[in-house]
Amino acid sequence: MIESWRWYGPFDKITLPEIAQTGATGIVTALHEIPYGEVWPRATIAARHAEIRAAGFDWVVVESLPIHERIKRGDGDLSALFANYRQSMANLAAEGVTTICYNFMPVLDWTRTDLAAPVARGGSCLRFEASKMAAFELYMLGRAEAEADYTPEALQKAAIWHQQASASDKATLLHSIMSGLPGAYDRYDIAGLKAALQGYDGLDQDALRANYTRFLQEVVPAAEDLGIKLCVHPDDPPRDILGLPRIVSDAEDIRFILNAVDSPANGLTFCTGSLGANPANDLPAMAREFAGRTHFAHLRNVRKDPDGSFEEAAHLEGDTDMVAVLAAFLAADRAIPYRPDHGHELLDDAARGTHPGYPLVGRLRGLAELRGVIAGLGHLARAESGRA
Ligand code: CS2
Ligand code: MN
Repeated sequence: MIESWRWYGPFDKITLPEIAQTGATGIVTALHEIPYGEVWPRATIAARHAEIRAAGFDWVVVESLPIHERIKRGDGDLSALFANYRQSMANLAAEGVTTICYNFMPVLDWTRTDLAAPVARGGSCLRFEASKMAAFELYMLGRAEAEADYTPEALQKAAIWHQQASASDKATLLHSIMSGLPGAYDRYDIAGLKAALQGYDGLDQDALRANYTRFLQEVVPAAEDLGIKLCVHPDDPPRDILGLPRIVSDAEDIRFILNAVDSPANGLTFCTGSLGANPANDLPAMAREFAGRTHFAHLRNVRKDPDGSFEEAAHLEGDTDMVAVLAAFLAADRAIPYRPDHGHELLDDAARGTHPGYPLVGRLRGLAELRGVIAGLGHLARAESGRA
């Protein structure tokens, strides 16, 4: 396992010399400034890579090389978009960057209703409150069909929330829900979101799967030739949302994807936080099954409520047995880069104003805990093989 850290580039409020003090050796980043669908120029990649190397790191993973919405919708002639994706991969490979994370979530990336939910011992975390999402869908977006997606209790709480919410509460909720877009600086308003959702009218899970398979067929052979490892990030939360289909949510979905184009170049980003929000997912079992095709691991924990709400727990707390997940990856004995995916806002984190989920102290705590587990498991494994 290779310790890595997500850095948003030169505008990140956490600098490379600061990241060096966390002990991580790998940097995970992207050319966030390039619009979706355009080619990443080789010279720009080279310059960013030089900056990362000068600070003493490797650029271990691109997160993300985003997929244009038209590809997800299967909209029109896509040959130029596929060619651009292949060209970006070729430029990255030419500069020695060979692991590429992406997701296949329509319209949104991760979705939360609270960016600073209080944590019992102090600090704050990201939270998804089902009733607030229901209030957003039903009363702010006017999506009546959403009623079917929530428990009666959540719907009742949603009605009360909506009655009591001020204009600023509603603006905060909209802002929270729109905050997940990775590194993107434009946010939808209600009208913009409605228009984006309309683009998916009539597109169900099977249609989205067909569009995804087509993407894989277009890019995986080129990735294989280039020595690129692609790794899809799961849906967060791992279920349909806002009426949009989601197809990277559980073990069945992942099997489908890995078999759609059965190549080591077609792999997985194992995100314990995203997958862990689905009560049906047995994470240690999934880690054992998919470790051979996992090219990147995101490690964080969640605590779930019966109504579909969940919040981000400390890395070794929450519902996921993180030690068992790590044991599965260590048993696979592959050099998988991992990063503490999100952290609580702790101590003086709030003052820095970093990206939601990406504070310095909270992630440093997560990394240190994960590093400790890995060291302990390695020690045990060596002791056991010595006895054998
Ligand atoms: C990340 C995702 O912050 C996060 O939760 O894991 O935003 C991830 O970068 C994208 O989904 C990958 O495309
Ligand atoms: Mn993740």
